[in-house]
Amino acid sequence: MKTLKKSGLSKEQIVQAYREVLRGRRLDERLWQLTRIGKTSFNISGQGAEVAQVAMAMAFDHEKDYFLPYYRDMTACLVWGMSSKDILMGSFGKDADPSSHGRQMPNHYGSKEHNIVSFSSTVSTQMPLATGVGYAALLENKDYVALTTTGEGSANQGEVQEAMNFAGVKKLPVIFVVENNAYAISTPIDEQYANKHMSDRAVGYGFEGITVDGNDFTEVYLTFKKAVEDARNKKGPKLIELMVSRLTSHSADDDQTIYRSKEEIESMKEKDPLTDFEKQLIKEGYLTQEEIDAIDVEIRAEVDKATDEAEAMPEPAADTLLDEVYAK
Ligand SMILES: Cc1ncc(C[n+]2csc(CCOP(=O)(O)OP(=O)(O)O)c2C)c(N)n1
Ligand SMILES: [Mg+2]
Repeated sequence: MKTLKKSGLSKEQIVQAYREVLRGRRLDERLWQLTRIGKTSFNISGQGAEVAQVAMAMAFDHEKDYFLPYYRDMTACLVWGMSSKDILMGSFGKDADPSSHGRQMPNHYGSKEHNIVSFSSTVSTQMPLATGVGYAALLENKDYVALTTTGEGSANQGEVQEAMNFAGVKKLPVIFVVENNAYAISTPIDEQYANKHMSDRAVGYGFEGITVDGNDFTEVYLTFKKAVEDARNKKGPKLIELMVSRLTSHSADDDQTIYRSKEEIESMKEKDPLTDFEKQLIKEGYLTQEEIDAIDVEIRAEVDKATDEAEAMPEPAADTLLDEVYAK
């Protein structure tokens, strides 16, 4: 594990990164609770990938770069500029939900204001769209970069290969990410792919592939920082595989204890990136346990407030059902 100092980030930025990690965790826990008490219909969470997502998202320029996420990327979307209330309004299906005015499934993030492109439930369709964004940058001669993510199971879809191939041919500023959490719903990786690393595939498209431990904040941040610099300098795409864990079931609709052993779940929870990050922050002198506890109190209060505010927002009116769904 690299020290946080090696990231080159200031103490302030690192403490902010911790706040984002914790916000992602506490908000996800709230979304999970809301499904359990019947206030919302669905949640699919990124618990276990928050450190990787914060380090990844911090390496981009949120004013000009584009993000084409997948359903587990809530924490990265928060770093990119969405608020807890924005996310909650999506889960409640409120009219002011910036993702889709309550038309999309929850966890299908989109924000025109923040260059976050909404996506389909059909896995990995965001990848060719990202190649399109990269192609637009080339045609417009602009220096924005597109980041797109998917899971290791979804990375086997045909259109992912098409997206990477064209991006490689045109040397487009696109960063493809596979968040490898070892499962596609209940299917373990040895039944998903025969290559050693998902990043090995990049060589077939003529660009670099890198596998990174998603719990190592500094390593993830520096890998993306370099990838963004290269993409901005017209050196072409990268494929970055983030090794993360999925601490929860696939979604609020399944029970992972049916297909994962108790020991496996326990050992994964012992390596929770949130607790490891806290230990690292304390050991390297960025925060004390008391400061961490105080930040937690603050974030929990913020999530409570956002929940109340989002819940109180108006529903979409019935006669607007088809608005925002079809182009005028
Ligand atoms: C084209 C398509 N096939 C199947 C599904 C159903 N489905 C949704 S998520 C998922 C598993 C994806 O696993 P992975 O890519 O590893 O991502 P993870 O959920 O583990 O982050 C499947 C099969 C879908 N949404 N779209
Ligand atoms: Mg997976």
